[in-house]
Amino acid sequence: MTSDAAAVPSRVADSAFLLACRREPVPHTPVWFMRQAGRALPEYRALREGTSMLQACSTPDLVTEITLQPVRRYGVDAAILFSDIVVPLQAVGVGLEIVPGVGPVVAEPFRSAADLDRLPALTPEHVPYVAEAVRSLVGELGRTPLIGFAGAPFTLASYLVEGGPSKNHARTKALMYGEPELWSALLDRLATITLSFLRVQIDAGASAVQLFDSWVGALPAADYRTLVQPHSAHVLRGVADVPRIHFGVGTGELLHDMGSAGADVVGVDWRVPLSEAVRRIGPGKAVQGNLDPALVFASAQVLADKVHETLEQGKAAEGHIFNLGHGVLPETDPDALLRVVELVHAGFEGPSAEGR
Ligand code: 1CP
Repeated sequence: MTSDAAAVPSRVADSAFLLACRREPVPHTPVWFMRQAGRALPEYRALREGTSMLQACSTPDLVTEITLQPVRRYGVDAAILFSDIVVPLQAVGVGLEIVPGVGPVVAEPFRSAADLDRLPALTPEHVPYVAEAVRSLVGELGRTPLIGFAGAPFTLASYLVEGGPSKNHARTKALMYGEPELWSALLDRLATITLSFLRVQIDAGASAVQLFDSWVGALPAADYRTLVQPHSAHVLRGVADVPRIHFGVGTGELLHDMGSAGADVVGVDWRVPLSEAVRRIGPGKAVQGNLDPALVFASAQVLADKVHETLEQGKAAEGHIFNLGHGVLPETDPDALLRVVELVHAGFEGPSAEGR
């Protein structure tokens, strides 16, 4: 099977990506990459020259162009809005910066109940540039779907409480276990902000959403269920009119519960084979993943074998969206990602008789 004209759908709803989200038959396995826009692309680096990340995220023309760059270069089956999970926090007034090479840094970390007042509800007026960028993108993308996204309450809380990127999430866990009422109030506020941010994107025309709970894999399943899942479920319930992808890193033990939070598609990192992930998640869900992003640095043959292995394991699922197990690494050669797209679109029917 090839990705040529025969596979071009007449409507965005019939795109391979949305068909796979809905667990319907697909003309080819759809593929896109988390962090497909960004530093791996020279055209992105050129455009970002002299503009800070948050400035770029609030400039609709730049957002539109940066979002389209990987679609043009790789021919992926979906675009993802160029933004960041901390954009809605900054929009409601949280003082933060995205520091190059570091990530989000919060000026005054969340410490006590008084800090809840710094997290008011988000209204569309806080983020007019997001709706504008989404509307312009939907026009430009034609039949290619646009994925909107947001950070899940736990992962956003981690940045707010730690004040920046963290390996162990120690302060976050201290708050979660030590002051469960304050924790619940914090996650409530964040769920409200996240849900409104996703609604802005959907109401402007996004075809699907991904809720990133990147760092929730740091928790045991029982604590996830009581202290995090209800808040993520609140967000996911509010966006049930489009397919919902839910993803985190190191979430092998949480896959079933993340599905139960209300996802239509569960994102899987590279640590769990897709066939095993499907078993853990259970029926009624599609999966997304899960090529190790480091494999693009291996030889072309190794990369091709791993792509085929991922496609093969994805056949266990009711729907499979090919992706990396986490974001594109900045040093990635764009040509390697182009090869991945070509291999995925060409499909894989099992090992050939010769040469194996
Ligand atoms: O593919 C794309 O086009 C999407 C753009 C995108 C997305 C989906 C960006 C741009 N950020 C995100 C989401 C995001 N941001 C997540 C969830 C996805 C994931 O797990 O990778 C997370 C955890 C963040 C937080 C963040 N922002 C980090 C990670 C820091 C850490 O804790 O390790 C970083 C480095 C950023 C900055 C950022 N966001 C996006 C870009 C291109 C950059 C780099 C910008 C720069 O350095 O100038």
